[in-house]
Amino acid sequence: MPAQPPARSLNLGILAHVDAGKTTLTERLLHLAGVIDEPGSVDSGTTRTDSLALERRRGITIKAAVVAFPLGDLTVNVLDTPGHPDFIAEVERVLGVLDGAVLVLSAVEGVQPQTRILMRALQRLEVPTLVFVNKIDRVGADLDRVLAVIRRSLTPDVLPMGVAAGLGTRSASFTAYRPGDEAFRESETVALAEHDDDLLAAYVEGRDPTSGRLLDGAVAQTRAGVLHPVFAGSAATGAGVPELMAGIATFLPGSPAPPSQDPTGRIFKVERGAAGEKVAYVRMFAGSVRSRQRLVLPDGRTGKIAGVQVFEHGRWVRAEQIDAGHIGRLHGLHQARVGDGFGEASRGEEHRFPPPTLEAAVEATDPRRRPALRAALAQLADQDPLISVRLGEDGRPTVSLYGRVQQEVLGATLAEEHGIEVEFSDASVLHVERPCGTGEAVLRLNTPTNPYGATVGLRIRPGAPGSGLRFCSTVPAQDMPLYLFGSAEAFCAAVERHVRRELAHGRLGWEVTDCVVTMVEAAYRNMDGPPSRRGDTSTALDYRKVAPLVARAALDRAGTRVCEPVLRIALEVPTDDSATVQRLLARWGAELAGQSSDGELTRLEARLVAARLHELQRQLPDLTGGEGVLETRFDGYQPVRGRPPSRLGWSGPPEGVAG
Ligand SMILES: Nc1nc2c(ncn2[C@@H]2O[C@H](COP(=O)(O)OP(=O)(O)OP(=O)(O)O)[C@@H](O)[C@H]2O)c(=O)[nH]1
Ligand SMILES: [Mg+2]
Repeated sequence: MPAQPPARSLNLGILAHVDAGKTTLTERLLHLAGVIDEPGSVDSGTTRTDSLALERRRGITIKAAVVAFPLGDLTVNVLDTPGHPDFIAEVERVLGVLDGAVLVLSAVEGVQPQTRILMRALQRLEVPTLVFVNKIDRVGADLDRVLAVIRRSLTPDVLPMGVAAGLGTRSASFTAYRPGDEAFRESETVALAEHDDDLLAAYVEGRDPTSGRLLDGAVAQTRAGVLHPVFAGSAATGAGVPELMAGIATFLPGSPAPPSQDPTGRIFKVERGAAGEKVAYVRMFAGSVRSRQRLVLPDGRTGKIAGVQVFEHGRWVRAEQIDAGHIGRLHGLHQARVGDGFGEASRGEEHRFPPPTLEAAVEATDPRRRPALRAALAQLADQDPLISVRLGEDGRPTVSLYGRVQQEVLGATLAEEHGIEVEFSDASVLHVERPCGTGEAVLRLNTPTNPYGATVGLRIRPGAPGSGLRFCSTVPAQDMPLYLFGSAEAFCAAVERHVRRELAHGRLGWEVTDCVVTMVEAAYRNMDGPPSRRGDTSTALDYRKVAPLVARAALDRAGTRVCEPVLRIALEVPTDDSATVQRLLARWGAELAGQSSDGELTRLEARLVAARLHELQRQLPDLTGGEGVLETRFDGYQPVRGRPPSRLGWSGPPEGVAG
């Protein structure tokens, strides 16, 4: 046991489609590193990372969890993530804090829908990623086929690191190539030459690079995110896991430890401790945090750290501080929320994954529990970026959802952890509103229509699809009440916050998105020169009152169009049933985007409004004799045909969805 904890750390995400074996692999890594005596099992509910009662009962991961093991001079913090698409937002928060990743595939199922989505995200963020083809012990395992599919549909930039034998049996094994291996040198040279002109020239001229040169090249390309070494094995039997572990040490970078700077970090997970207290998981990018330190969080929230912990020798232990590059837990930050950054990381992260497309009202079975339900939902929303809660005009809470599994998990969490039995209304489709044109409005000081002591002018115009709501300002600093807010940035941030809150509900009640809001005018009243507490000086409250009124007026002038979520669907159906399925899709107005057949099976691609998904899932087994396979992904919004549904005056599920 080292007296000093290792100085460098590697924050490693384990990502995959549901059930590929992430949690089982995490146990294996912990076991191999000597952190635990026996690997736990998902099926008997004894793993370290599936620690919630619900996860253990269902055998799926719901929350990202952190464990750690030492590897040479590195501390590897492993973030085990959920694979079910209903929990994609949980993965989203984790991506921003990773130094490297292992993307797990099953040697039987191969590349699955979520695998593609995750790989795209990892590539976009340039996260160095190894691939582990798991479950080679299962009947039907076929490494060559999976490798071919990876190359075709995931990335051509792969480098197989060994061969598997005894596939489909308990004794299936994986043997890593030795550096001197001729066949390996050849394939390594070819793979590296893709992104290495020197090597390509040497290859073409028949000059053999040294093994050392090849290894350096492979490490550099992996760290640049343009090459993916592929390992294979079985998390169940442990085959191939030592080779993967060696690959993690060789190919993935530790997080660089920058010289001491102001503490900069991001909170990627919040949970409640045994006594109900908030525990925030933080990744530090620069500087360090320690007990009794005060942190400034977004939106002017602050908090004092009561204690810090790091994961060591299989459990969370008290620590002096959390240094740059490391992951740890912070106690005492009552106001912390998932996604909060501080220091240089205080600007919010952009949304990278699809938004939830459903919402449902939640009702406590016992009406006396209503206030408790509201409090519990607020608490859950703090911890869980997946849960966004809104109060309807009747005071009834509504939650946004990704799907049925998430809804069940939410219901079970409320019952088990908060003692509140709830019922959900039928989930309905979440629409959005986009501005139709440009609208401008202003409320000026000392005019009859403005009872408040502030001037704000706003212009709203349409933005690019998928751009969300962007806010900017053309107001000169001398027109801003800097004595109230300290800086132009802080003033703009405050107005932006008020505008966002107001535009969470558009003209028909749906969130306003894909627009640019520009603050075009501002003024303040400060008649006495120095700020005074008398009523003749503008206050922050004046801006809080005026900004929403102006935003509403500008939106009314711009007008809005209600849009509904659309999915890109891929269907694999027996060719005999393909015509029937196509007729159904046509009846629902789906646009067919592609069709291919390999004889028995036909693959159809189409765009379908999300409102039809449930019905398609229901009918597909009957239409295809249980053979049909459906993959979906979010594909933006499109204007609703016919009368747009409204979410105003909400007293039950929203009115019927057009489509
Ligand atoms: N035969 C075999 N089964 C495995 C292997 N790895 C995992 N499993 C089984 O596959 C199932 C899913 O494993 P998990 O480790 O929970 O998979 P996961 O990717 O963490 O699943 P989610 O977190 O729910 O997405 C369990 O029943 C495991 O026992 C393997 O290498 N071989
Ligand atoms: Mg899991």
